[in-house]
This record gives sequence, structure tokens and C-alpha cells, in this order.
Amino acid sequence: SYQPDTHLSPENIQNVKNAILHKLVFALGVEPREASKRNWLNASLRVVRDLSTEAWLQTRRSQAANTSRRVYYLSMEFLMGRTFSNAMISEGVYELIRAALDELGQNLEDIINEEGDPGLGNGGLGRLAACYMDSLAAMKIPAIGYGIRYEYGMFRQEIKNGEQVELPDYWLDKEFAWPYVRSSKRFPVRFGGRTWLEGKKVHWQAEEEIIAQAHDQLIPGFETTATNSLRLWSAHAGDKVFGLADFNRGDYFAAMSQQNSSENVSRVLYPDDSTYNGRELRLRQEYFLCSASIQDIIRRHEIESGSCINLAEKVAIHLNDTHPTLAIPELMRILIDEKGYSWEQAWNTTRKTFFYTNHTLMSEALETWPVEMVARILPRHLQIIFDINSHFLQEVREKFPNDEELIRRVSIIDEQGDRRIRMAWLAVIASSKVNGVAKIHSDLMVESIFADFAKIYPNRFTNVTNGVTPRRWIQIANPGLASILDKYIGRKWRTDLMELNKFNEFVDNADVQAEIAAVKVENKRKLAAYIEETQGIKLNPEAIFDVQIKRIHKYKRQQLNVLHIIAHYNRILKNPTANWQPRVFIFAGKAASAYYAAKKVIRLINDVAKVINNDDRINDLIKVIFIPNYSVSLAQLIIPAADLSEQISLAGTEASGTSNMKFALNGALTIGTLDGANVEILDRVGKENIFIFGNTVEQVEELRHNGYSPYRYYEQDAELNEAISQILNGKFSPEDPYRYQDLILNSGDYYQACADFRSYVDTQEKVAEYFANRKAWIRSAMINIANMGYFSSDRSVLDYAKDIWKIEPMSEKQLA
Ligand code: DL6
Repeated sequence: SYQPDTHLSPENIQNVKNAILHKLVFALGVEPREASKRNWLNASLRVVRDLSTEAWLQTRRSQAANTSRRVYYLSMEFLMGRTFSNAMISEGVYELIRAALDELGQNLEDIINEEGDPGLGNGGLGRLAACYMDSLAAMKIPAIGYGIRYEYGMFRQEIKNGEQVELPDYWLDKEFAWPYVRSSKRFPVRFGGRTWLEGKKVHWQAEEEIIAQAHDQLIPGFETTATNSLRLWSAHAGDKVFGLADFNRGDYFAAMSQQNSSENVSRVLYPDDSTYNGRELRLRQEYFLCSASIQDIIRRHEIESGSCINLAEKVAIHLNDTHPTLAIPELMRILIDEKGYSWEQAWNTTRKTFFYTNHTLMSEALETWPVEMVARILPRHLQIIFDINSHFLQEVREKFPNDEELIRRVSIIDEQGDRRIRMAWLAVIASSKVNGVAKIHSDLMVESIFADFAKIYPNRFTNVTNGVTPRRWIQIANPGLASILDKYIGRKWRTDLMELNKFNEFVDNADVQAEIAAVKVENKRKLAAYIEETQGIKLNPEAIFDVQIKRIHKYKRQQLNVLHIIAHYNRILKNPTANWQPRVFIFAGKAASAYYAAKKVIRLINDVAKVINNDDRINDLIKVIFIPNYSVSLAQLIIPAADLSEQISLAGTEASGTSNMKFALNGALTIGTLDGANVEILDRVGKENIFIFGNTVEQVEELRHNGYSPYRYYEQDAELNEAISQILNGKFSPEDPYRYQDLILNSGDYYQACADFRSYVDTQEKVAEYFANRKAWIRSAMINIANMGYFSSDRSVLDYAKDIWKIEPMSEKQLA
């Protein structure tokens, strides 16, 4: 037995040492003298997990006894990042474990870095789910996350000859002692077959059944007993699909092949965050998550409440984007076919139970499934979707008589071309509340894609601006900043980020400014050391670290950033003796494997880097770095080292962004468009402390309306002309001069990089001037930090709890 960090006594440390050694020997079967770093990590993880487990069991008991509602957060993606540090700080034993490992001859940082970083998500949507899991526990909101335990997460990215190469990421080959396999929590998930009617009852005879097996990860709340779970499902063939006949004939491989194909359901994460190519496997994955989770939710509810009757009072199911929307017909199916509910009873319950967050307005990212495919894979669910649609359309006809055009637009079934099911429509119709993820996004959502639905259901739509967890994104990622904050404003910011406001008092204090500046340089040195070690490129920590890290996507406009780099390079060459501010341009991010244009942008960045980094005339005034294999743990290293945060999407395309929040929270200034959460960051930090440029949503629309042409800008702007011509003429790819013929101009520049170029480049000039006045810059950085309190994911989940789910956080007393 041992006590938290406040008791760093020799006996306490000795007890922790004993506990780690005990786990090493008796849980892992390893002798201390033979133990690898991974063994030490897993032994220590087990020690911390014991602490969390006690709290977890306690939380489960008190949640079950509590009369309030629980939220179930369904998401196809969870980008959790590493577990160990987070668990140690939540349990308050970070320093204790450090001391114990130290005495055992192990360095805590090395052990922390030994942990893998499972990429069970693509980008912002999956990382948001992870921040929300952390905050739900910290805010004591009863919650369970449901997702898929993909065997292969996001691919591992390598850069070979400047190009992205995708390699499989089999993260399970590294032993990871945190999750619990729950062998008793298994649910059958069925596919295919046929349905028939007997009297009024519909029967579904499926042709395939696979087993969903639960794996639980504990989510310890920061400095509270509250500990929630993230339950991830893996797919198993079970005995039903095992080809017994083949096996008996001795054809083991034929017997196994069907097993393999069933288990493919949890094999791999779809490496695409915006478009889905409609593959059947993806549909099966989505249903797999939904069916297993809904069965589990009902099972738990029946145990706690005796029946399904008051399900909607006790259960809130949140759909993180439309990917888990099949949970709606699945709940209807179980209530009607298995529990004997009438259609009305089932619909009333379902409607009150579901909530949906929209994360994108881009039409190509709105999921639809061919009716034909759903008919084949989920015949009973298709009937239910048709029934929901016909009830809904009848309601609309009553409200808006004689408007068949409206009916056509809002019907769940898109009848144009091959018939398709519009998943977002189904999610909106069946949810009590629908929210966007930043103010501008939520406003645009009801003006554009959901305009008809906003007329039909005026009170259904709302906004919850995204947030990020300060525990991971300050305390763990930036311990230097955390200790400055502790010193001047106390420790409470960790769970009440509005406390940061108090830091406004210190923005003119020269001593505090110097401390903040020193921490930033230290973080830049750490990142520079990593880059030197991995790429052999030396960086100047006094240079502006100008960073764009996110998925590579046309709308995020990494190519606009590259155009500026080239223009800047040309300027230096034309006037080499001017007083230039050294800059390091840093990129990281993955391109979907089938996204040709995005992969080309990666290559362009690397080609430009090669030319500029090796041009002696530039005298190290510019360095361009592409950091491969972007991940949560790399973000934790890069963000605290940034001076400038690139948030340069075309206005109206980035729903919110969350790295913009993490950067500002860590004292980087933003250069950005009036898009997503940039707008709200501007409101909070004031226009003197952020660099806003580019066209507004209205201007973008107008340009599009009048027939946007990039050539106009190309012809009129000499610097743009020069930069584009250099790309097109092969200056950066002399071995293949035509490599970039199809980029930018010739692709039509749908995301209007050319239109925003002038304003971007001019604003970058202002950035450089401002950076030269280091005191003013640091002051602005401090104003950013001090005014980011609103962007805590604790605030976001409390908003959801109060306005959407109607759940009261539990008290410590209830949890005791
Ligand atoms: O809400 C989280 C995150 C936003 O911050 C990003 O702006 C948005 O692009 C992202 N959306 C997706 C959409 N994927 N699909 N479909 O990842 O969500």
C-alpha cells in the first residue's frame, strides 16, 4: 500500500518499488535483471492500473446505484495517445513512480517513451473522442465509450525519396498491460440472410454470425475516484462460421479462410477521414460496433433497471458523426423484434435516446450507403429505415402540405441515381439534439446541409464548441509551462481551465515573460534534438518555428503554405543582405492512401525542402522539415515548441479544428482564416494577438458564385506567378520537371489558395516583423495562454451534459 505524490517518503517509495517488482515477477514472469524497458513499463502500468481498478469498480457500483443517466459515446475512432503518463497524473503518483523506478535503475522518461501509440483514429474526430473520454471522467460524468479494437490502426508513414509510403501498423505485437479482456462480455453480431413475417412479428434469419468480444480500457478521472471505461470490440469467428465440414475433411485452410474473413471486421481502421469509398467492409464494421454496443447497453440497463421500460431516462447514446448511425435501427429492431414493443413505443424511446454531432459540411464526406448493399447485409435494418422514413415523411407532409420538392430533399432515401441511404438525415431525424463543433460551423450547418431540417425541427440544432484536455495538452506535453502556471496562478487550472484568466495579470511582468520565453526555447531545443537525431538536420532554436500539423488535405491548404515558403525563398535570394528573420517551416501529417493529390502535396513539401535546405545562399534562414508518421505523441512534442500555428483552411471548410486550441494554449500565435474555432479564438485573444487573413465565408461563396478562376490571381500577382511557375517548371523536381503539372492551377484550385495568397503572404510579413520584437511576441503568447480557458474539453463535456444529454455530474460523495 502506498500514498500519492504528496508522500514521497522512503517507505512509500519502497512500497511502490516492491509493487513494481511484484508485477514484474508474478504478472509478467520476468526476473528484474533480465527485464527490458517494455517489461518495466508493463510492470509499472500494472501497478497504476491496480489503483485505477479499485476506483473503477467503485465507480461502477456507484453509477449503478445512482439514479441519473449515463452517456454512451459511440465512435469509430479513438486516438487515445499513450496511457502511462496520463494514468500516473490522474492517480497522482507520477513522482512516486519516478522515484521508485529511479531506485530500480530505470529512467521514467525512457520507460514512458517505450509505450506504443495506437492509431485507432484518423485525425481530429478520433482525438476529440479521446479528449472527451478524459474529460468525462475528470468531470465525474457517468460515461462509457464504445469503439473498435482494430488490429491495424492508422498506417505507419515513412517518407522514401520524398514520397509517403504506407506500412502496416500492427500495434498489438507490443505487449500492453493496460486493458482488460472481458471474456464474459461477448455478443453475437449477425449479417445477411432474409426476413419474413409471422402474424405481426418479423423474423430475421441471418446467414452469418460473428462474435464481438469486449476489451476494456480504464479511463481514470484526474484526481477523482470517477473512473469510466472505453470498451473496444474485437471480432471473432465463433463456432458458427468455422467451416466444420471442411475441417473434418482435413481441409484446415478452407475452414480457416471463412474464419479469417469474418474476423476482418476488426482488422483495420479505414485510413480516410472524409470520404468513404463505400466498401462493404466499412458498412460491416459500422454495424459491428453498433450492434455489439446496443446489445451491451440494453443488457446493462436491464440488470440495473429490471426492464427496458425506462431506457430513455437512463441512457443517452451519442453518435460521434454518422458512422455509428446504424445504432438507431439496431435499437428499434431489438425493442420491436426482441422485446415486443410497438412501433410507437420503440420510436418514442429511440428518439429520446440518441444525440448526434456533425463534424463536417463537405458533401463528399457525408455518408450514404447503397440501398442494394444494405438490403444484402442488413435486410431487417433496411425495412426499419424505410419505416422510419415513411413515418417521418408523413409528418412532414402534415406540417408542410403540397411541397413534394421538400419531401424529395429530406427523404432518408436519395432516389437520384442508384438509391442511397443518407445517414446524416437518419441521424438528424432520430436524434433529440444535433450539434456542430464550433459556432461558425453550427451556424453554417443549419443554413446549408440541414436547412430543411432546421425548418422542420427548429429546436433540434445547437452548438458545442470543441475543446481539448489540459491534462494531456499542458501538464504532460509541456511540464515547463505547467510549473510556471502553478507558480503564478496555482494548480486549479487542471480541472478549471478558466483559472488561466488569472495569468492575464502577469503578461506585462518582465520576469514571467522571461520564464515563458525560456520554456519555449527549451521546448524548441527538445524538438530540434529529435529532428537532428531522426533526420540529421540542425535547427536554430532562435528561428520562428512555423508549424502546420494535421491530415494532408486540399481544404487544409498545405499548398498555400508551400507557396508562401517559395515566395519567401525568392525574396531572400533577391535581397540576401536584408534583415531576415530565420524560420523553420515544420509539417507533419498523413495523406489517405488513395488520395492522390494529398500524397503529391507531401512530395512537393519534401522536394521544396530538399532544394531550399541545401541552398547555401539561403544561409540557414529557411529550413523546411517534414516530420514523418505524425501521431498523438509527436503532437505532444511539436506543439509546445511552436511559435506560429498554421490554421489556414478555406473559410467554411474546417468544422472546428482542435490543434488550433492546443497551439494557442501552449503559447503559439495563430495565423489563420476566419474558419472553425479560429473565429472563437480571435474573440478571446483579441485581434492584436492573432494573425487573421483571407476571404470570409461570404467572400468565398461570392467568388464561387461568380465563377472562380485561379488564373486571374496568377496573372496579376508577380510573386504568386513566380512561385507557381517554378513548381510547374520543375525547379523543385528537376529530375521530373512535369511532376506537379496537375497541382494548383490545373486542378481548378477549388479551395481558392490563389485568392488568399496575397493576404497570406502579407500577413506572414507582419508575423516576421512582430517576432523581431520578442517582448511583444511573448506578451501576445501569454495573452493567448491566459485566454484559452474556454477551450477545455471539460467545458465541452459539461455543455453536452447540461444542454444535450441532461446528465448531472456525480459528486465525490455519490462516488464514495
Ligand atoms: O470535431 C473534431 C474535428 C474537427 O475539429 C475538424 O475540423 C473536422 O475536420 C473533423 N472532422 C472529421 C470528419 N470526418 N468525417 N466524416 O474528421 O472533426
